[in-house]
Amino acid sequence: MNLDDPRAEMRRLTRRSLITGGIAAAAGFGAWEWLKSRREDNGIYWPLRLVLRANEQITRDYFRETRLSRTFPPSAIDAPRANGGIGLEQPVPADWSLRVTGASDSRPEFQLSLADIQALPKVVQITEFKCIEGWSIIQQWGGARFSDFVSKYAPDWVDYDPGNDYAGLQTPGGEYYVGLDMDSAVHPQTLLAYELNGKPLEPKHGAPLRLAVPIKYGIKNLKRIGTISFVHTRPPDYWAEQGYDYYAGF
Ligand SMILES: Nc1nc2c(c(=O)[nH]1)N[C@H]1C(S)=C(S)[C@@H](COP(=O)(O)O)O[C@H]1N2
Ligand SMILES: [Mo]
Repeated sequence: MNLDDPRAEMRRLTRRSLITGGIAAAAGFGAWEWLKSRREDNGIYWPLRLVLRANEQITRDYFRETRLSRTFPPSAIDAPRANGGIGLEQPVPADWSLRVTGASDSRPEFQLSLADIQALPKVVQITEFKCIEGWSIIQQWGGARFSDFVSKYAPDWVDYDPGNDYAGLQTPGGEYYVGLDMDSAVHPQTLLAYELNGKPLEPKHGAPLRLAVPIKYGIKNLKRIGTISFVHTRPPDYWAEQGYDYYAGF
């Protein structure tokens, strides 16, 4: 923000929203061509269902992919802070593997190793981690994009249905669980993380694999993923059941 010259700042913001609007319009035109080629759903193309949805919802979904969380330089990285140990009471299971369900009709359930996830392109990003309790820290995450995982291992979900599709994640024993709308799951900064601040994840931070989703509060960043399920109804969510906002995002 340029606080010295509020009018210049207003002009800048206006220019930016005009540019954003232009991009959205152009994207909308291309998207329409694409949408027309989509499957029919209950006898109507799903764009028709799209227009039936509230504007706010459409805007949220539409911009989801392009609205990036701020990133920071390495000098900003804070020491990790462990918080919340539900589902981490036992040591990391020696036979840990990632169970995936609902990813494709032909393969309703399968297991992946950490090496399978590490074989996907590695992304390193420095983002702010915000806990709903009121603290936040800058952390560097290393891992695979959830979207790359979807492309490779959940082929039926590449063309997911916005607003009606979800990923559910659980600890190996099912003690902690979160539900994520697919827009957030495939956001480019949503990672299946196996490194924190340049080192392999420690057990208290979710070894061997956790979710790092900077567009959501800490509660959604499930540590020690045991199962990922692709589902068409809102998955159970530990903290939503305690009265917290299900969406828990920014
Ligand atoms: N399995 C599991 N994951 C969890 C939690 C938990 O209790 N169990 N707590 C959540 C909360 S509230 C926060 S703030 C973050 C903290 O992650 P950190 O310990 O790596 O900082 O983990 C989230 N993921
Ligand atoms: Mo949290």
